[in-house]
Amino acid sequence: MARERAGARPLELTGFRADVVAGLSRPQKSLPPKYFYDAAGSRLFARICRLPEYYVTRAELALTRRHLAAIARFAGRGCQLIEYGSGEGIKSRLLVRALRPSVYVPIDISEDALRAAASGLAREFPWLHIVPVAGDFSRPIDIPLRRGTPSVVYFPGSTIGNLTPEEAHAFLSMSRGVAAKMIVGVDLKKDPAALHAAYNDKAGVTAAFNLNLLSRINRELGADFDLRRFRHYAFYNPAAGRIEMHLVALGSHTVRLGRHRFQFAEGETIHTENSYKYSPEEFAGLATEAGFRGTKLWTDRRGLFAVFGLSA
Ligand code: AVJ
Repeated sequence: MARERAGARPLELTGFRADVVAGLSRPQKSLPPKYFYDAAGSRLFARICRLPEYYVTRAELALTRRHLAAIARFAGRGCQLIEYGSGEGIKSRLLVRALRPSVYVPIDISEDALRAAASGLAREFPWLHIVPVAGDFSRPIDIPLRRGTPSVVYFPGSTIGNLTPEEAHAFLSMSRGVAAKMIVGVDLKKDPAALHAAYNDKAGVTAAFNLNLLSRINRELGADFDLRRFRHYAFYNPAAGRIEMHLVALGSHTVRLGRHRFQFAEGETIHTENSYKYSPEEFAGLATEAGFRGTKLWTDRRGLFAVFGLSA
């Protein structure tokens, strides 16, 4: 057994190790993107959100500001607000101020991000009842909700783009069971050159974010990835409608993780993330198939990003 951290969250670390071993054992090696967000990865992601090429965060924030009153009317004041992947929580602030939810349940995979966001919100909104839940939206979580008060699921940031359309369909159906209304941020299809630039920034922050996944595996699982032997590779796949991020092996070599050995051929890749882009019609169709009857759509002035209001 290598240097697995003892004590804190043994179950989660077991999940991490098992997922890494399974992913690296496939013919197309892959790693789940949810593991990007350790403390270092969350900091790198916050830097991505400020990059000139990464329009996603700014467009969503601008459109949320622009349509806040309508979004609040859609959700209804005093609801129970459940937010998946709350991250830095700038949009959460806007929503909390406009909605005055009776309870706010932020759910995040990163305990560090969760703690920081919850304490920030508690300071700013002393009246707000906050129930943070550390967890992963790919599995059902026990959410402490009151019966009788309407619930709204908020899923911003185009995190839903990490799921395949089939998984997104399943997630939307599952959410419909939790709350009758959903507010979802979705990145829209656009010029592939703009998409390419957003995931290949000049400053190399996205590359560092991608490579940090290997550092994290070294740190937490004691693997011996040599980061100089991998290169960030991201491209838009128009047929699939998604950005794919990979790490490309430079030269053939072997990586060790405990008793495991993973062989890399020259140019072989680890697929680390999909980021699906939808047309408004495509996403509305997906929501309808998942059982939502009403779909409202808000976009920014440039039509880069969409926020959907779905009702069951
Ligand atoms: C947090 C999943 C929405 O797909 O754009 C940013 C993650 N990856 N740059 C995205 C990400 C590379 C981001 N999401």
